[in-house]
Amino acid sequence: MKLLLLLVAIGLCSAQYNPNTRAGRTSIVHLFEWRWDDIAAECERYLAPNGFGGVQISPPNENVIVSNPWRPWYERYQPISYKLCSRSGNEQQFRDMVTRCNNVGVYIYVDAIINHMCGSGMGVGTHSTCGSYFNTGSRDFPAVPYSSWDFNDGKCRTGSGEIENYGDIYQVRDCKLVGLLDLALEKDYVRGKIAEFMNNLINIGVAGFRLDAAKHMWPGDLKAITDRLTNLNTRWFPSGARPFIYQEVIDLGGEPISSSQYFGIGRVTEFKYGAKLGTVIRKWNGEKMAYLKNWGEGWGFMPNDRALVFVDNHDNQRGHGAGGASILTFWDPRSTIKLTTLLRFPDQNDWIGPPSYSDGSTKPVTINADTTCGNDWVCEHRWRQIKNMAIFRNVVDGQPFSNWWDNGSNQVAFGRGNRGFIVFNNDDWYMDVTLYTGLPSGTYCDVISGQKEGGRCTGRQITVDGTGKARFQISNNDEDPFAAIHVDAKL
Ligand code: AAO
Repeated sequence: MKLLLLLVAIGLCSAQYNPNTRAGRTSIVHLFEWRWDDIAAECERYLAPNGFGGVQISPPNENVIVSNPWRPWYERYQPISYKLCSRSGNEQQFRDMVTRCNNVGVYIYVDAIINHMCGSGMGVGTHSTCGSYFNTGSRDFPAVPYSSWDFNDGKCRTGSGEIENYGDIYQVRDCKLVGLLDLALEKDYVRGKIAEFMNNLINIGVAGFRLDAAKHMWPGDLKAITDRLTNLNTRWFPSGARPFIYQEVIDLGGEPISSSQYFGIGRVTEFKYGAKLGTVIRKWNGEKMAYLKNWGEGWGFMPNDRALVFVDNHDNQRGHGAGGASILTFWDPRSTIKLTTLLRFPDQNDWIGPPSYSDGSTKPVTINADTTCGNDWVCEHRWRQIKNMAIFRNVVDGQPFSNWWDNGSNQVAFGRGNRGFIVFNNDDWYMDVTLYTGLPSGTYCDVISGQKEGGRCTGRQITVDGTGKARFQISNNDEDPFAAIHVDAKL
């Protein structure tokens, strides 16, 4: 499983807004449900050599075991304690992964579930990934420990105790999200337990956190918690470096809670990015690629230095969360634009967990001779086009948007300074244009149809002449109707 989070890497980053990735590494990949041992190996054998900056991992702490349906992926969003054991591995394996990934400059970002514990209907017992006892009826989680006064039951004012209306900010923050026991984050004790959990991870060497369900926590409470976090481990990070914070706030407009209310704490996930991009690529609502000329803040998105952008995520890829039908995923026919990111199991069910054995344990990720993944894992980050565009981002990092061209319809092109140029044909007809690329003259290898291997190009070659112009011929019937060249792919 994986998702590629493309950080908008612009200008000055500071404090918890800085992803802490190594210079020239600009993407984070979500290895959803992967085992720690497999992530460690992937950092060493693939992610570091190909310039990936980091990995968002599945929640590492103990969760409830849900057996109906059989071990769904979402059980990991139902914590039982802050002990580091899950289907991905135990604490020793977690530490080993962080060390090995950090040693090759690929950093680890933890999906932190701090808004709640497990669902209120999970009962009593030890059916949890470390075997810790819990009792949801009495709100007892002795392995933390939390007890009834650490939850928001008294504070929520809906009849059901659930969030019933996203238009009421008190419900959204003080009531239960889909039945999940809502922690009382205004309590100093609860803040302390969460900070202790996160500081343990920082001490082990993680570089930052996705804050799950941030919309459901008061910004003031989150600020109080993040202010208690220690600086990153100086074995790998500069002294004084702060953990990177990105908050999951679904803001597609129309609700009183907005992303901007969270800017003081860290970055925020920009859900409009994938929703709008999907609408444009699918040509819905009269959208066309020519309109992408002012893509970004010009489209009403949040400021670059506060956004974390992605095309799809583990929720909206499978119909959870928000974004709707426009979201592009790896299921989409042909490549439209393979900026798609997350992947899913070979099944359309919205709950199905990772490839696993009959005892419920997760199958390892194996690597096939053609470099794809086996054992039913889908590895989008290993697709040539995705990997090569992650490299493209690194090569053009810091360069200005330049040399835009469009045909008024769905054929567009643009560059990044004089280091890279990309051309798309999402119209239903052939494209044959000569464009100013801004690149030095020479022969380049298109990194979409192929790549440079040992001085040769396995795909189409594109010649930039002495005036910086190049001819692009792209069929609307091509497997990938676009082309990308950059200075590191010059032959
Ligand atoms: C599971 C079962 C439940 C059961 C529960 C407890 O499915 O039936 O009650 O266990 O036993 C994941 C799964 C859940 C799962 C949960 C726990 O997705 O199905 O529940 O684990 O196992 C809201 C939140 C957002 C959340 C999203 C799923 O705001 O934070 O719901 N995402 C995160 C994680 C996610 C995880 C959790 C949180 C919980 O990424 O994986 O849940 O840890 C509106 C609101 C959004 C809201 C959506 C969905 O969206 O704006 O804030 O997201 O509704 O309810 C248009 C609008 C858009 C709107 C959308 C949908 O697009 O523009 O704003 O329509 O109405």
